[in-house]
Amino acid sequence: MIQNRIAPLFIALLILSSCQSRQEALPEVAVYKTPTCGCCSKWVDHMREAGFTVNTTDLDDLSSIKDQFSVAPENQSCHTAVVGGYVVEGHVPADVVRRMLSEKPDIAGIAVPGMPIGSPGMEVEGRPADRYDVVAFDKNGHRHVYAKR
Ligand SMILES: [Cu+2]
Repeated sequence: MIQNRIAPLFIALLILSSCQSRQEALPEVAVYKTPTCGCCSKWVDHMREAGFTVNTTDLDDLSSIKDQFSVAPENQSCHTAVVGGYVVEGHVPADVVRRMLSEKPDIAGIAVPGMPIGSPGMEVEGRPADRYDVVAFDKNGHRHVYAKR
């Protein structure tokens, strides 16, 4: 008796969950990094663990990429990524990337300038995490704090 009721429910749940995963499909992340950057690879792992598909391109010099994507010197970090039409510079936490993709703000991208200790991919054993800002920036050099960690 109970089984007869549960089966249709289960099927309905299955259909629902498959719809949901299609709705939440995350765009691919294209990461530009130097071939020897260890913390860049750790950030790539962090993004993959958060459910993103990540493609990496190794370049010896990233300055043309930073120019191309309007990443001003005060916003720069090690790697530069592009996802859903936005730039993601440096060790930005995956949940902040997700938030940006769902909120779709009118900005060029977000950045964690420098490489703060404790940001995703920059964890150092035995050292407490730095406090840092995730900065939103546009192509005209305007910036504001988008998230605080
Ligand atoms: Cu780094």
